[in-house]
Amino acid sequence: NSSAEHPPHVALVAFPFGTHAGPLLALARALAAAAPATTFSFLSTARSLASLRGGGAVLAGNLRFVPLSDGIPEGSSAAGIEEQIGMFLSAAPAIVRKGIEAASAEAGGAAVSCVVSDAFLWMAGKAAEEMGVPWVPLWTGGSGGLLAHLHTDLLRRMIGVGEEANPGRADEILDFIPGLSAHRVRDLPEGIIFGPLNSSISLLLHLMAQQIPRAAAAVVLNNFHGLDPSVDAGLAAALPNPLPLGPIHLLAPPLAEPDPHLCLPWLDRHGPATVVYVGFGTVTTPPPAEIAWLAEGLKASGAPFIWSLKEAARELLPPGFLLRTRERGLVVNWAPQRGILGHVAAGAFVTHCGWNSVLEGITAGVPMVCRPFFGDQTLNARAVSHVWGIGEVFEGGVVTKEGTVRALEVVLRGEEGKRMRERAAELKAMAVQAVRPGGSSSENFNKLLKIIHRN
Ligand code: U2F
Repeated sequence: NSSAEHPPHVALVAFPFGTHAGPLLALARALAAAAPATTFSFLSTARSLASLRGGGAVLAGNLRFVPLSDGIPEGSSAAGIEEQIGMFLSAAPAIVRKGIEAASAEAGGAAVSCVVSDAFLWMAGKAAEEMGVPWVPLWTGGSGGLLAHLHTDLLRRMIGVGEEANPGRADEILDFIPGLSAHRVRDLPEGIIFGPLNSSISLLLHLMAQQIPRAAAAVVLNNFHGLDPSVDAGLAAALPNPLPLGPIHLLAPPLAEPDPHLCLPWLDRHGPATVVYVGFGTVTTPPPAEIAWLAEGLKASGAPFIWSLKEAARELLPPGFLLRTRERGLVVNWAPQRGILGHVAAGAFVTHCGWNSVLEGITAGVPMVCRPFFGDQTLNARAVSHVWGIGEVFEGGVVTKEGTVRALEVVLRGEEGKRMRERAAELKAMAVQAVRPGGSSSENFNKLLKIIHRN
């Protein structure tokens, strides 16, 4: 138990790439607000902390940022994101340990009494074990993805490894894995039975899958009880103490989203459920041909749209597209996605099915048209279409002009679209209920508070 002599000090260690640090910081802010007498140190690289600050993060007095090394040796540089991730990961065990020591030094010597980390950082679990304190990983992706990684060894035994080991099995249903019985072999994240099995991320996820069941005191999921009861059961069977306490963006008071391109006032001029929002997250830009087809499809569908598209990808749009659609379309570098989806005018969400986007779509009650690319996205997309029935996946898995027109017709104007919207509204109500006092996510948050305070 914590005592006056050893006031609790929680270190939260982020995976400093992509949007991973965001949900962990939201969790840290919620914990810091709920436990004002506890010290919280949030560890991430200087670059990641700067981007969180740039995103408007204001910290409470009991929550401080502590920089982590990025693992790039003095005098050298890492150009691409993959190289940066590789360098960070190869030094990660030492980086995490040193970061925890620095957190303790910066908190006036208060020893770290609990480590919460991104689940990717299995070495934070090792460090916690050596320190004799609890380790609580947070899985930021879809729960289906976590189940798949946890069952890597079983999947390899049952299906085999490599495309040639499982010819013709891509459409087989994964009914031997509790929680994945609506999913197919082809929906699995790469690096489990196909794709690069020995990339640094694949090896990391395999080690994570071994460390979590063995060493985690609890596992925090950005999910909520009842969203998919079979996933709940699968997680309960595979994990020590699963704590779905999301949607995390509803749990923590959200940061204000800047709207430099005035997307929200623009939406005010449109009717309910008429506008398409297109966004593919922070990591992926679709292949050039698909960007061009999507543009053609949007143009042909006649629907008003907002498209979050990185500046560098604009040149891939068909000539004259921006000019010809400027009366009914906005193409912006960065959009206030939560605000857009939450606007009454939002009618369809064309998405890569990154987990934050899926949850934001669900909590806004907006049906989705899915073009997943990697990792958990294919499983998430399958859940959208086949488990929750709140959207569809582009036919053939890729964007085409006809596919875009057809899918938008179904979602925006068809009977099935209406049913999708009704089901999405039900899920939205469940999400809101879960984070209310007494709701399942809110209760799991209280359980997490007990674990980090060891009482
Ligand atoms: C990785 O996903 P991404 O970061 O690519 O995508 P999301 O999980 O959907 O998160 C994107 C977030 O950025 C926000 C948006 C989401 O909260 O609202 N955003 C925005 O506000 N405006 C924009 O113009 C564009 C984005 C990974 F690729 C996935 O497979 C994982 O599921 C995910 C979580 O681990 O991380």
